[in-house]
Amino acid sequence: MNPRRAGPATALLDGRIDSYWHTQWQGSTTPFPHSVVIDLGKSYAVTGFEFTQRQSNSNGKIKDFELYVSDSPTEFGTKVASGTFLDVTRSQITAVSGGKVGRYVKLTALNSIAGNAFAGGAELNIGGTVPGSGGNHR
Ligand SMILES: [Ca+2]
Repeated sequence: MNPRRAGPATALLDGRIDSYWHTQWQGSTTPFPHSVVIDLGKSYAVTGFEFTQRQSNSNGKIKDFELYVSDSPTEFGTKVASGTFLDVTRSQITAVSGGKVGRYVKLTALNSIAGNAFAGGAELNIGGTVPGSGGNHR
C-alpha cells in the first residue's frame, strides 16, 4: 500500500499532512460513530493530542469527537476528552485533563463537518509522558 494514498489509519501517523485516513466510501458506507485505535506500544500518561483535518476535501472532516485511553485495545471505559474540531487546516490541540495512563488511545468521531457518513484525518499525534523515558511514543 502506498501511504500517500487515501485510506489506512496508519496515514494518521506518518508525519505527512498530504496523506490521510478515511473511512470506507466505496460500496456500502458505515454510519457514525467511527473510531481509530492507536497502539502507543506501552503505557503512557496521555496528556493530550494534536489532530489535523484532511487538507484537500470537505469529505472526512470530523466535527464532534471523543477520546479514550486504556490499557486494553477493546475496553475503553469513559472518555477522557471530547470536543468539536474546527474546519481549519492547521493542527488542533486537545488536552486530557490530568493525564490518563494507558497504552491504547481511541479517537471516536461522532459526526462530520460535511454532514455525511465519512470520517478521516491527516495527522494524529498523541502527547504523553512516562517517567525516565526519552518520550518517543511510537
Ligand atoms: Ca498523514
